[in-house]
Amino acid sequence: MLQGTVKLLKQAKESCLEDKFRKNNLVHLPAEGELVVTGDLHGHHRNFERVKNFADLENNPERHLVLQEIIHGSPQDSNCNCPSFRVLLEAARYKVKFPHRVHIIMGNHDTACITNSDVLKNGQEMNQLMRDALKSRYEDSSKMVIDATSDMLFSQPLAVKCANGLWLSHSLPSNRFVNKFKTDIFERQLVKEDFVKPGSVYLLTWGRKQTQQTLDKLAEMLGVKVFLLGHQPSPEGWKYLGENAVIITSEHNQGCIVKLDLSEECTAEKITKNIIKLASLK
Ligand SMILES: [Mn+2]
Repeated sequence: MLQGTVKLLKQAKESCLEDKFRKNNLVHLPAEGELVVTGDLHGHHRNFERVKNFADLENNPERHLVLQEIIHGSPQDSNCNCPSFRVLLEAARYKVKFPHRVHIIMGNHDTACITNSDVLKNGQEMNQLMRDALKSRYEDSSKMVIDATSDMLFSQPLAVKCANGLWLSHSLPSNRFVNKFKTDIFERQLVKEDFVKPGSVYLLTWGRKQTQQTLDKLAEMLGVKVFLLGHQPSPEGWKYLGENAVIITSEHNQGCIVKLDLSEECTAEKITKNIIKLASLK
């Protein structure tokens, strides 16, 4: 079991790095094919199963799937720990099976795992709770699994830029930090400092509170028209962040995904018209 898990995580890391649509730390999708996007999954196993069934990549060779923030938040196990790594392992398996069509982008929970720092969710510190779940499952060898998990997460791309004007990332820098945000993170080798405040990977994945002015500035900086993001809570499953930005989440019973035609120009309105409730899927 241990060797299989470590091997899978290493293969997933290689698949992340070898994604043929990836250039440095960005995935560039062309103006053809289809795109299915999830918001944060936070260990929601049933919703991940629905996403996989719906995406059906086996039978849809032109379709891409973007996943984000898979860890932290499953129902607690019998020791009150967080077994969300199981969903990550399933996503890793899917990534290895479709290395060029499953794209897992960096979330702030991933950065917390990579830097072994705190991330609070509903008043609980999730980084430690997932490490504790790994310890109870893998006992003395858990460090190997934790290290392989961190390595795999570190290898993820930061965002997806589509030829139709759409940008996908977990979040965006906040109003306060937008002037400190450096876009060279998309083009160079990343180092651990990038993942710690005020490093730009940190700002990209942890940022909250973006005014329309900030969104417009970032759209210009990144050369895109519209943002589709996760990260911010959305009890209804989705919400407008601004006139050119939509947030979705896939972590609860109101959770959603979005399916888009990559050959059509993308707008925020088009995104909201293509929202699919996960509860409606098998
Ligand atoms: Mn997040």
